[in-house]
Amino acid sequence: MVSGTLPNITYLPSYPFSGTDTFAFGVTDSLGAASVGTVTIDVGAAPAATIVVNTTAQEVPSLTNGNCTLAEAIKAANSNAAVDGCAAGSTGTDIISVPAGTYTLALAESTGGSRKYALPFITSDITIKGAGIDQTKILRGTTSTDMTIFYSYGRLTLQGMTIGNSQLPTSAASNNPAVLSSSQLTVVATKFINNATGNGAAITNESSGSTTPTAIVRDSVFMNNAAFNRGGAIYSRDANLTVTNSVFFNNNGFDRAVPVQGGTSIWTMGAASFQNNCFLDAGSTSVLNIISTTYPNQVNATNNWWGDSGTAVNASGVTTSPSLTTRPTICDLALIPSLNIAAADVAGLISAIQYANSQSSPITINLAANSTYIFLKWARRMSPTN
Ligand SMILES: [Ca+2]
Repeated sequence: MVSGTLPNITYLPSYPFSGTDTFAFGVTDSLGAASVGTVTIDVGAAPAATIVVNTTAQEVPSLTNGNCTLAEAIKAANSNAAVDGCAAGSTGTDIISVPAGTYTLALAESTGGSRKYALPFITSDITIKGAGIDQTKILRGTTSTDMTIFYSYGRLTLQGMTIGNSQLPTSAASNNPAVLSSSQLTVVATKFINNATGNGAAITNESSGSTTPTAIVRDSVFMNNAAFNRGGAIYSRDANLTVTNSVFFNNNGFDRAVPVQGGTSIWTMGAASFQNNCFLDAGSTSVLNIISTTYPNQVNATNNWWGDSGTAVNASGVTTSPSLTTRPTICDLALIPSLNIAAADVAGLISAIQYANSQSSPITINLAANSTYIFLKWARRMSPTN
């Protein structure tokens, strides 16, 4: 944009534009003779900083103790200034590097109404990069399972991490999705597991003003996420949503009702595109698209694998064909581990159950065919005596 008072003007490129830009500059002399020239400007990329988190600790409030927590890194990126042990952010896209480890967020950084937030809000352009799915784990504490982790009205990219809870909570009292975005969100190679709340337990993509938010999700995994209202994994309202090469397994909408309602995995009202995904929410409506006069037939859901349930988009006028006819490899990211128990191996069966109980995701236990398992001893006494 060009501003200022002639003959001195200032050119400011739109963020995040870089490249060649031009504007016309005209002059007219006192006799009315005019000439127009073109001004060409090369705009370089905005500088970017990398901020490295060096502790899994959460500090509420932040302590000046020489380390760099995830919260302090977000503050440094937002403010373009050093915060405790975190390097300063820049005016460009800042990268927050989060090494492998489990980052447990047990405390709310702030609250607003029924919403609780585990981290400072994202207000600038930030990429948060983990070491990979199940390597960098950002989890709520066991007594704070219903709390928003990332709330962004800047430009947020999440890449290479696991976000959720260590166990699927038995209830979710309010509306605190793991990721809440009202602007531009990109999610790459990230796993959402055991999140539970009112709408869109993993991701809620919803406008908070006049702009239309956009969420792009790819190469990601959504497992065991549950909404007591709409969209077990993703809720997208008055917003654009694109999901590709991702797998949805065992997500649940509408209070885990049977039959499941409210979009087992995704509830959307707005333009949406789903391509090359694996939906393993068998026997239910994986994607619920709301048709309104504002958003007529704006969903394209071709080339997806619908598990055992066939075409599982609940909406008229939506393009869903063709579906994939062979299971895409992305489905394997949600493989359920299975344990095979030998014939009559009671001790093996007990240890398999104990192992399954200790895991946060489902385990399949296969018993041997035509075999009898005889329990001769107590595995566990429920009475406090004898
Ligand atoms: Ca600190």
